[in-house]
Amino acid sequence: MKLSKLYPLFFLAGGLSLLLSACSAPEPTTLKDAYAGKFLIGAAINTHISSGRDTASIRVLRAEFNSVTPENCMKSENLQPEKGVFFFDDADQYVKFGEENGMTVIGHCLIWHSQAPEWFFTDENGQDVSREELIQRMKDHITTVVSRYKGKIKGWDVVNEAILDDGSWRESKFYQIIGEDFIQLAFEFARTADPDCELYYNDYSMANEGKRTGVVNMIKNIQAQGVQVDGIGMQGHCGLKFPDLNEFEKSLTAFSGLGCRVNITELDFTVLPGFDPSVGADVAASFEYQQSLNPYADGLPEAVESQLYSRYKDLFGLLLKHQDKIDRVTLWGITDDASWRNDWPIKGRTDYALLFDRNYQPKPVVKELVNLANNSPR
Ligand code: 9MR
Repeated sequence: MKLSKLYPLFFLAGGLSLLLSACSAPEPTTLKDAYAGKFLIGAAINTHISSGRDTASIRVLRAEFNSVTPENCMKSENLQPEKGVFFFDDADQYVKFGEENGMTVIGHCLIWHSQAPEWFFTDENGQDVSREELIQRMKDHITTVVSRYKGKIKGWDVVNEAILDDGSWRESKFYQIIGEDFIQLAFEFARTADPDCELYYNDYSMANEGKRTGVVNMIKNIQAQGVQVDGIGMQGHCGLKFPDLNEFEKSLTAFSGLGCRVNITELDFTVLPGFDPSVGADVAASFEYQQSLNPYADGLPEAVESQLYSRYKDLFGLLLKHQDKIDRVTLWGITDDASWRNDWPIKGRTDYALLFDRNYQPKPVVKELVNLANNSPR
């Protein structure tokens, strides 16, 4: 028989084997695999993890996540505790850890009113420095830090939390001494230090209408000056009752409408009662401990657990719907015991904010989030 007569048979056999392999390809079972091609799944990591000490968390991280954010070691008080004296040991270790584990490495955060060292804003007499001097200090800090990790860090939170929930400017030292253009300047310094790096604005309570409007206006203003903002980070410190996901969606689409990618950068859901959600994630907020405000020290009742899981599923459903606008969803930690939520805004409570429990086990909702992604169109 002529070979050409066999061609249709080859095609048929090829098609059949493709079909068979598609049917038998196992569905992804981990978060990072299920969400591959949709968005990255990140985690904030502390120095116990980046130094290699917390091996149990590292196992979870490697299996489930593909991006890391430094929880604290790249904040300005850690990186430059004294003027001109940089401490890079922890940050270097963080970047090396991220690279060695094949993670997309994020930088957090260059300019933030909080966790900035005292000296940054004052002269030798304890008085506020001049606008020129603060701009110079900002430039030196950003240039030194961003240049050091050029090509290693995929994107930087350049400015963190500059707008209040009502949309007005936070009266930070940067704002008071320099004025509104401190944001634009920070982005310009970072862009010059690493032209290929992604640059983000990051903030909490982003579902609030006031914050949304304030952030949109601020970004439009700096874009009008020719400054490129690659992404907007919606931190996503959530609770069982807040934010309203319809409002969250409005902000997500508004930010994307500015031509910016959207990242969910610090996701967690507190289950604990007793404080005004309007404090957002303001690290300065603090309330007194009361036993009644720590109701789940011995375990989480099923009813609350299922509310927590519903909130996670509803949010991830929304994020999948908008996957074309989102590059990364980062959880603010891996396991519940390491979450800042246990100590804020009241110290010493037991919260259940994350996706992995105190025994490093995935909560049942992890499987449901994986299924959500597996069943969503690619
Ligand atoms: O989780 C961080 C906690 O360990 C620190 O004590 C705190 C102050 O540096 O910052 C926490 O992370 C914050 C993040 O850097 C910015 N957004 C709010 C986060 C939670 O407070």
